[in-house]
Amino acid sequence: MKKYLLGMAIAGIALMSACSQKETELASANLSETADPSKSIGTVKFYGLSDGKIKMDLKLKFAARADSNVAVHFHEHGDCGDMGENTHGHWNPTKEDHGKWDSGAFHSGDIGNIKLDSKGEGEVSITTDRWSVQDGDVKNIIGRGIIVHDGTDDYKTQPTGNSGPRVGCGVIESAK
Ligand SMILES: [Cu+2]
Ligand SMILES: [Zn+2]
Repeated sequence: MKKYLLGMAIAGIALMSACSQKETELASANLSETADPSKSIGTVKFYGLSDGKIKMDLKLKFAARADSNVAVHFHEHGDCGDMGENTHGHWNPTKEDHGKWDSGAFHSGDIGNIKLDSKGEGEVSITTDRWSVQDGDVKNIIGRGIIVHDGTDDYKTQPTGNSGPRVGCGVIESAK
């Protein structure tokens, strides 16, 4: 009987440690059209991983932009007013040039171009140590804006990538 209980306890501990490695949702953003904020165009979820990195799953469903590319960036301010202009410029905590994700210099929210299919659906996932959700941390993404642009990011033009008008916007909010 003692052996049996010990076995149960070990199984329980194994189960608990397996659970603690699970992804935890840390933050999210709802994206909507700047011209009509009642129209949703996608969702963004951020998960904390056991190695301390953050994983983003960004899903767009933007029928009005079917069969095209849209550019996505994190912008400095979490205010989608004035057709997204209130988000100001690209969030740039590392003081780098604008560029392409994981290729030379780039802003920490330069997600880049996302190809939308015939239904306007497209998605991208990124895992990085460039983000955090800690108060006072320069890498903190909470409260930043996410802008969807009508055009294609050329990954060169400073400081915007010449990505065109701001057609979609959302604000990163803590899950807590
Ligand atoms: Cu932008
Ligand atoms: Zn940028």
